[in-house]
Amino acid sequence: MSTSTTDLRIDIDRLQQRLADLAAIGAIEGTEGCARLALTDEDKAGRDLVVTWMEDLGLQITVDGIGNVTGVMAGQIDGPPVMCGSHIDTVRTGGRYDGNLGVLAGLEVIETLMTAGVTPRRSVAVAYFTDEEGARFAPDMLGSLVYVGGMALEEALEIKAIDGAVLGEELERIGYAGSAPVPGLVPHAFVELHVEQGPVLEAEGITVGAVDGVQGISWQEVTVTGQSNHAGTTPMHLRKDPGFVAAACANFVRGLALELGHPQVATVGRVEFRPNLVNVVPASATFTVDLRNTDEAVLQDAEARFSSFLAETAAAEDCTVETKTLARFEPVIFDESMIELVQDVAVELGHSVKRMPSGAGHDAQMLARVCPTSMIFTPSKDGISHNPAEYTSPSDLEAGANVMLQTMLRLASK
Ligand code: HGY
Ligand code: MN
Ligand code: MN
Repeated sequence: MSTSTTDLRIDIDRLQQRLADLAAIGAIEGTEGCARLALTDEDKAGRDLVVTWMEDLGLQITVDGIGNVTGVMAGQIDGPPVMCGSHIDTVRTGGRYDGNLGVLAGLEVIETLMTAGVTPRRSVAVAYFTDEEGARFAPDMLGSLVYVGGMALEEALEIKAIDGAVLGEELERIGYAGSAPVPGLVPHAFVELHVEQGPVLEAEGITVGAVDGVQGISWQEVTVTGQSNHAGTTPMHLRKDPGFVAAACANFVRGLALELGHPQVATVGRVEFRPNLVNVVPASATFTVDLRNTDEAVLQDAEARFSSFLAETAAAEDCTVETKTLARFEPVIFDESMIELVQDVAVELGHSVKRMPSGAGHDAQMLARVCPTSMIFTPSKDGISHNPAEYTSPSDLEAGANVMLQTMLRLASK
């Protein structure tokens, strides 16, 4: 490789400007964050903006049946591209970096190559995948799961949102029900740049994370049904209170995670009582349980112990239970050569680097099913994410994007 390409660096001001322009869509007032739940009007507006940037760069753009969007810069030879990317949908309390950084840094890598007149041997692609968050339509990483053939398109299009919308109808409504087939083209390799969303890199004063895998994810939705009753007249021993069962479960999974120890985590993120009124013992309670661990056996043990507790507690309260699996992905280990490439590039660029697993789910864990994959992490201030206060410094963003640039260049030159 000519010395010029190893000296290539991204333009951090241009990257920061795109991050700001995209964050302005669905902006959360008074914060740096944004809310663009999958397939909402805000998501559509964000999608349209990124497509415009892809068009401005003259990329070959495809939209597939689940709404994944890929832009390709042609290389010197035919064949599958070296792909980077992530997602631009957000949670309701989203930061401006989660997912967006991986996509916009991919555009920045391509624009840097074009500006330097560099045409890599292999094509280079940047993609954004539909509904990575899974917050509106479960499971998470849905678009990339369909892209790699992990779920049939027909099944995905029928998924109902927490607000009752149907995924396929929303995709049509926002104009992103594309014609490109799924499973999609298998990339030569896949690299995802993402903010860590946790406290590790900052706490250890390290600039780059070379991600070696993603922990297992178990999402379930639990509906407990009891008997609505008067809050004032119903003696405690006559109650069938699903609200109590839900609260007991939230307490149980917290205790379970503490007992199992790091990296086990447990979250009850969504709770809905019906009729949700101050003076009515609830008729029913629906809540979600998110369990994660890097060890599949421990994750299964956590699931089993929660399931037993739920059954016992509901029975004791004379309530019935329905559970629905929203997402279940085993832990993923990335390709060793890709992890080492990220480490080597980070060191050559003079950055401190640490091998580490990802606590969060990412599209890369799906692409790892079909091609050599790894991820590059940049530090998150105070470890905060899924919060509008999410922040990563310009120097850390620049370091991460340059590691991605040089990693992509090496992959595309072989
Ligand atoms: O839930 C996750 O880990 C990711 O943010 N979808
Ligand atoms: Mn993300
Ligand atoms: Mn996220």
